[in-house]
Amino acid sequence: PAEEVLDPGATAVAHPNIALIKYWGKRDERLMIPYVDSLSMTLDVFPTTTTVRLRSTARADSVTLDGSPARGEARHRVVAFLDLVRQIAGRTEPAVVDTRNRVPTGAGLASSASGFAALALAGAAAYGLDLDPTALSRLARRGSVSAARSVFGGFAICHAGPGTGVAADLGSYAEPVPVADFDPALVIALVDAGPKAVSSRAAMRRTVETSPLYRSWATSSMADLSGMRAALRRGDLDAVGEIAERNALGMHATMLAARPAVRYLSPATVAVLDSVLRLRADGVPAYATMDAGPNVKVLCHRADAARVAGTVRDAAPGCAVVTARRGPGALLRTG
Ligand code: 2P0
Repeated sequence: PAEEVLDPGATAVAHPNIALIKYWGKRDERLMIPYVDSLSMTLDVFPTTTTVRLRSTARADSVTLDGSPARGEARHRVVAFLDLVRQIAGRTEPAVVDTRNRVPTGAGLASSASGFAALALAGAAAYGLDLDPTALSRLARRGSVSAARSVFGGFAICHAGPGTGVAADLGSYAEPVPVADFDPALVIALVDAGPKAVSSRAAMRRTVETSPLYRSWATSSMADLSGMRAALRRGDLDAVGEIAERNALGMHATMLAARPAVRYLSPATVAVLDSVLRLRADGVPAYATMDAGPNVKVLCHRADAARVAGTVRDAAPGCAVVTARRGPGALLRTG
């Protein structure tokens, strides 16, 4: 038999982002429409590199995650996303997907953000879709809401948008927030890189359905967002940090009030939070944010990053500490 000519496919690289104003909760789970707007910084560490090749002779998609076949929910999400890309492109060929993460998967470090941003870009290119950045962001959102933001570098806002159905789908996408003179450090304390106890998807659903605090957090988050935009424009690290920290703590408070409670914060998390308070008491501007896991990300001036990293390391002995800065948007790799 003639040897099969393998499609060269498309390779994309994307980075995770950390939300300064958090997304938590969907008003449409099928279309992946968030309840609230969110705003993030894309990082320059932990990239995901994804190659998508078409293989018309295959019977099904093949998905490899860090060298091993993807299984269960991870595989299902990728295949469902490819189905969406094929539907938009009017194509039917199965794909061979190879994804490499340089971020611990499932540890609250937004591997789904870099993962679906890279898959959206590589998948769209492989199936011949020509999407502008807004359309690409909308597509990435269907994989994971936070992925809509990782399409862009630097700071990005994801609009929850109005309405339902098609209107909601059109109105929910991310776009860059131009912030010329703000280039802080984000010191990441990896206090536990193991998989999380409750998936963020399940935790969000439980929070929206059962937490009596959810609505008030969502309302206060809108005010946080406008304060955050103004603080970013001024390049005011203290204001950015204060707003980001209270927004994140508010999100965790809504989860703690869910029934049963969702608690991602561990004793090591709290130890790091205490060390951030001590840094501030010593006159070092440093502010913490946490996502769906025990890791803590500390926003500070670049000049203070080494001191902040040392303090955080002492607070949670044994934890890995990585210092990030603002990073690039998703890019196709050529050649
Ligand atoms: C965020 N997180 O804005 C929020 C803050 C975690 C806490 O987006 O269900 O993996 O795929 O949309 O994006 C993590 O949840 O959830 C997340 P899906 P995702 O970054």
